[in-house]
Amino acid sequence: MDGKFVNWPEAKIHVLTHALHYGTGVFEGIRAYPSEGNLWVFRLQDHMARLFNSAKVYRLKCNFTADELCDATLELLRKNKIQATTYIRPIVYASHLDVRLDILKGSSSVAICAFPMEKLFEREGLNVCVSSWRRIDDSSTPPLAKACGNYINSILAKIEASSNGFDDAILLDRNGAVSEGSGENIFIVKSGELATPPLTCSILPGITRETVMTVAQDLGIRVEERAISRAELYTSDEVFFTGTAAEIEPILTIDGRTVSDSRAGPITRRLVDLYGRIVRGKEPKYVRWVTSVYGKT
Ligand code: PY5
Repeated sequence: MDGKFVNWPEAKIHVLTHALHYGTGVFEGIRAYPSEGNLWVFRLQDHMARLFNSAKVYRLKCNFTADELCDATLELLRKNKIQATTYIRPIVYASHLDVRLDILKGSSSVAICAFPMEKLFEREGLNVCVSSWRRIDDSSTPPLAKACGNYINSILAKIEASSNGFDDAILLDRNGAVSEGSGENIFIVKSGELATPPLTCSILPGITRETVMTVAQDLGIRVEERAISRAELYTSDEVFFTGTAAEIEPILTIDGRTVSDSRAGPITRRLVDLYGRIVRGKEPKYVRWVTSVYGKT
């Protein structure tokens, strides 16, 4: 927290902290995976770069450089001797104690938290719905910034989905095109090709999304960024979510329509398998994306 290592029970903030009241923070979700006696952080620098872009949108100052936050993350993992699959949550937030809205004169803080986390979802292969809530958009709270306050939109969609018995929700953008999941980007497979909504459909520019696009193209699978309609989801051969926490998660049904039988389709399975190897530093072609925590490579 702000340059100091703090024991878990003492990692506390004041109740009047600006970010608690107004969502005035930006954050990242990063994963680290154990393999062959080492721990590998996936796309650490890319996540920190996105954190700084998010902070720029809200003019939140970060009192450390991106490189310093990367180093602090690695040190945090080493200090805790972490060997398990881990989720890392850096956050930059308005930390002054004031109810006034203007944050330009206030202070900001930074914290990085790491804790073991295996799968995000309880089941493999999801039953999802299209939410009645629309995704926030650039004209109000830009989705490309991973801002704390944005998640109030995702949470409305998520609790609607779970109270109706679904695992998660897909949100449409303000024009009715498919945008993304509550905390995941979305891909469809049709006739052996991938499609995913473009940045103009109110999505977070996901790092897993970009990973999947790159890897699929390297495999010779065509990938298109284009507007996708709701009904097109129902008639796709395969649909899956991507995200740091969710990884690549197959979607089996949408609004009660079956898109894949009880298991993921062939392209999804191929990508899940390859992604699992890439994040563990097992694919020489993509070692540029992983950072070794314990020195050995
Ligand atoms: N879209 C939204 C709204 C997200 O919150 C996330 C990540 C993504 C897409 C995928 O982005 P990336 O591939 O860069 O992770 N969600 C966070 C995560 O750590 C938090 C989820 C609760 O996956």
